[in-house]
Amino acid sequence: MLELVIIPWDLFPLAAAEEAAIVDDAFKLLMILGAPVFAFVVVTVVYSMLRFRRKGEPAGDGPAVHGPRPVILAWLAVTGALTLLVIITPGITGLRELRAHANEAPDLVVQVQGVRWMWQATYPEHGVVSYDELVLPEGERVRFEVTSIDVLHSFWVPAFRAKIDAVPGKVTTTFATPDTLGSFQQDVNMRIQCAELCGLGHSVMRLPVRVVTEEEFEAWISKRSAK
Ligand SMILES: [Cu+2]
Repeated sequence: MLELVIIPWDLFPLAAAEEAAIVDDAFKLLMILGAPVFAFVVVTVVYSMLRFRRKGEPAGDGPAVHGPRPVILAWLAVTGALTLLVIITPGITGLRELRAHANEAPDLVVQVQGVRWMWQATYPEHGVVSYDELVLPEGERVRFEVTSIDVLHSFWVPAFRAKIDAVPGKVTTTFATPDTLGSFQQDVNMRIQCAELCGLGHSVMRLPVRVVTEEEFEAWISKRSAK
């Protein structure tokens, strides 16, 4: 439905997971709904600046202006309705869709631990720990079990549109089903990036992500577990 509207969707960065479409559709809807409101505000401000600019009158406050009432009521009704709409959808429905399979067993579990200023990825089923890259097989639903051992961080993979807080003493979860082969070297959005300001090294707190075929993943895992 949203694809019918002509907007340069190339503004969106690489999407490399099935779940990304849900988040991108939410952004598109917000842009479509927000553009007329933004345009109305800008036009009103510019009109008011030109129409009501000072022309030699004495300085100081003028009389208070109340109204016109129908305009105020219409403004409240329209923006209130839009706000309620986006809270319900894509807000509540989108989050529900993103977590639709949260209670089902994932294909792969990766434990991700943030620490100033790096990420550690553990593959508990394989006994593998990686500090230099996050390797994932294409087409498998991955559950990320995220935590931190010092301060608040935020696990964010732009290409997957997956983001969840990394909280000390707590495990938070998010999901992604990578559907595009690729690596950080090919596209910078393929990375875990800390998205919660956590100190000096925050901006470089990242871990390259690489999505590979099932066979390449098995080969990588056995190579790593042999070490
Ligand atoms: Cu951080």
